[in-house]
Amino acid sequence: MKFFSFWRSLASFRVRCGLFLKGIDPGEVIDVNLMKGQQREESFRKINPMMAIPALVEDDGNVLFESLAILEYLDETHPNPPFLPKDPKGRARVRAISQIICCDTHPLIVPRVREYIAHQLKHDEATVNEWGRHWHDTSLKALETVLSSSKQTGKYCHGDQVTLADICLAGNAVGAYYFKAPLDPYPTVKRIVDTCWQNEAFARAHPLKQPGAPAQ
Ligand SMILES: N[C@@H](CCC(=O)N[C@@H](CS)C(=O)NCC(=O)O)C(=O)O
Repeated sequence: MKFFSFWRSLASFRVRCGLFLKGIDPGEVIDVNLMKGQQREESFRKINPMMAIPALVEDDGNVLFESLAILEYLDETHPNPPFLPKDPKGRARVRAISQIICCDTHPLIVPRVREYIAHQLKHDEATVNEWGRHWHDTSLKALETVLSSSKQTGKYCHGDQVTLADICLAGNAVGAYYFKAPLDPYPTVKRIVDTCWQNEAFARAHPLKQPGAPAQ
């Protein structure tokens, strides 16, 4: 298997964390350096025409991209430990929490969007950073309400087992930290995120633990 990723990519973190939780070796890890724009190079465009990481290429040549699709694929091919609860209502809740992050927050702060705001719309760095902080804070507010108001929230986002939602939440917390959107006003989110980082798979998958990452 080939795992196309980069240390600071939050979508790559989600898949790396999922692989570690399932006990799957990521195989050959290929750096796609987002700071150098390598995601737009022809060779990678052939793997993911959206020019975004992560991507997984299996030994039989099967190509996978989009982190949520990859995580569900891993869950179907390696059912233990499960990433989704058994009941349809629970599955919908876990997917909804995951999608607040992966569909309604993260796409707003990826490099191509920030670069467009900076280069095409001519906004300065402080404005781009405020954009990122604002959208993180907006989703944290919603996530806190969802998580603190439900009896289904346990040690993790849904009960006491790690689900897809926790993988997404932990990555979102890294993004929030980067954009200086503090978690302190959101105690349930913060408690669950702190619990996630105590899990060995999450800790190993942390962006700052990857080769090439800065010390802080
Ligand atoms: N929805 C995609 C998002 C993928 C994505 O945008 N990844 C970022 C890094 S976290 C990327 O490669 N961005 C390249 C760019 O924006 O130019 C997923 O969840 O996999």
